[in-house]
Amino acid sequence: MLETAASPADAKAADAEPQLTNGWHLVIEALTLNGINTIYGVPGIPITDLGRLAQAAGMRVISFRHEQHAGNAASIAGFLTKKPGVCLTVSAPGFLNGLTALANATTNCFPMILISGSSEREIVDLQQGDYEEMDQLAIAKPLCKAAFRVLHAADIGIGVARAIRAAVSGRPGGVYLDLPGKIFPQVIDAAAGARSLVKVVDPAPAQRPAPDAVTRALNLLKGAKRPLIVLGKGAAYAQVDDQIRSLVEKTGIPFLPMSMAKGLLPDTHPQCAGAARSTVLKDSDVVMLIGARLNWLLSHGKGKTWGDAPKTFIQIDIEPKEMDSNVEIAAPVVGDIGSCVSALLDGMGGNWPSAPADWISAVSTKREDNIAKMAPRLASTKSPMDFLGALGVLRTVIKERPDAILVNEGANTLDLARSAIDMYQPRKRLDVGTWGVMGIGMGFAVAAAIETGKPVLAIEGDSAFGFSGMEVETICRYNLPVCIVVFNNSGIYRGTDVNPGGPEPAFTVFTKDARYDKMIEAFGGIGVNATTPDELKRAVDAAMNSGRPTLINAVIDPAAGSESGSIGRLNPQAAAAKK
Ligand SMILES: Cc1ncc(C[n+]2csc(CCOP(=O)(O)OP(=O)(O)O)c2C)c(N)n1
Ligand SMILES: [Mg+2]
Repeated sequence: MLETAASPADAKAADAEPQLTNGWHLVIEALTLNGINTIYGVPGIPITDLGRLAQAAGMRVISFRHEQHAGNAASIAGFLTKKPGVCLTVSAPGFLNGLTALANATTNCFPMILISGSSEREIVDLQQGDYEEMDQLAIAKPLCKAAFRVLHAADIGIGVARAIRAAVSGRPGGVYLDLPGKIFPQVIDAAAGARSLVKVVDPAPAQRPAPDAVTRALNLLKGAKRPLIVLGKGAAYAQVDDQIRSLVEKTGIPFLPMSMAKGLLPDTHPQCAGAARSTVLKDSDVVMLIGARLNWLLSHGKGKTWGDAPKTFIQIDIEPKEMDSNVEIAAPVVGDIGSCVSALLDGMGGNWPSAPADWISAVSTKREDNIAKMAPRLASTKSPMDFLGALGVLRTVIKERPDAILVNEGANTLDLARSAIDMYQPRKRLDVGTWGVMGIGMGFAVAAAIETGKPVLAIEGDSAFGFSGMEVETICRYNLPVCIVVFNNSGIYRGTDVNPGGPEPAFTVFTKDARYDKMIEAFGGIGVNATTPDELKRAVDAAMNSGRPTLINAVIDPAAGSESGSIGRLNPQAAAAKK
């Protein structure tokens, strides 16, 4: 509501006049009524006052240096909390900067709402050249789950409610909400305004699977000789950790966590097949996917990765269209993960047979072999460090602080950290997700710290870090417990490439001997240059103990990395060598 009158005389006059409210207050009240108390954004025309008034109303308004990172923060806040994260941007360029995050949220099934101010509709639609003119709604539509525009203050409540429901119900995703600048000062009767607000009842309704779908899945699982469970980030998102653990343990089947599902059950769990990935994908006969899609990350469920033996897939997903997307799904179980997993548990009854012993022992032998092979490389004390030498100490950091949140991006820095660092708790590993997108680092780190209050360790390739590096100022400004480790190998994949055509730097290399640690010092944070695993460990421990914003420049051998990390095969290959 608008401010009430100050003096008794004013109060009397105010009594006589109708109480009014406006668009600014209605947006804020519509969000807070639905438990949304944090906004990530960048100010400017026409949304600066919305941010100010939101702060005045007690909301947290986290101001970024670039909208993409505010958007990434909102999207990962959505993943961590199951409530839509909100990103607030200005019109046209600010909106476009936020779109990458919105599209990425949709691809990754993170619930997020991009709220953007926009210019005068009448001028935009006649293309008369307004300030920051753009038909934002039309542009956002193909990149998100749903897109809405509100033209009247009286519709703000419904607009926000629709956005929330669209973001979190069914398969979650990104939603766009267009608020033309004109709507904010629109005044309506306060009582009518209050009545127009909607508290969304049961925003993500349970979707229970059909009983015969559950029976079909259990029958296949029971008959399997070499069963496998694949846990995806949908399973992590669901926040039904105990049920998933019960299901996995009751079946006794090896499980393979996808990157952001690591820690749902500890990577050190005896059934974890993370270190035997290629064996279990090749040799399994029945595979149960829980909140994991058969996209490129699982080689589309076919080809060399999956071996020659025929596969039977069971898939648990909330989205019916996901079934048969790449290969035949013999037992689709459509519903929300919580309902599906508990239906499976109920259906298993009390005398479920134990998993085939020869398969279990084959998987664990492979896993122990691979772990033993990697151990000496993780213990390397070489300087300059190679990836695994540096990761060895960071692995210990997470083992000692399993509640810390790990943010990770890069190529070699990503792929090697994923396999080297065991996770112990759910939703503690946040990374580049489905697209393998660079630039999520600092946005994710900020939101992880804001939403959970836990310490954050961001392990960043030097290229990856550069995409969001300016947000170290944001981290310092809010004094967040974030420790960034930049794996500085002077380039993308490696720092040793030479320009084949001239004297300018090669396409993939960066400034030699760069000191990223100096960047954070400009904003009052702590910078450390680490050249050995021991120095790295001490610096990270100090940062995690103090909770002070820290950036460690970890000097990595420029020759250590490989092209595209572990996915070099995805580069187009010439059929014949060029003459
Ligand atoms: C938005 C975006 N732009 C470009 C890429 C292509 N890309 C993949 S990994 C990568 C950076 C790899 O270098 P770095 O982060 O230094 O990791 P390293 O392998 O050197 O450890 C780039 C630019 C991408 N994935 N996303
Ligand atoms: Mg690099």
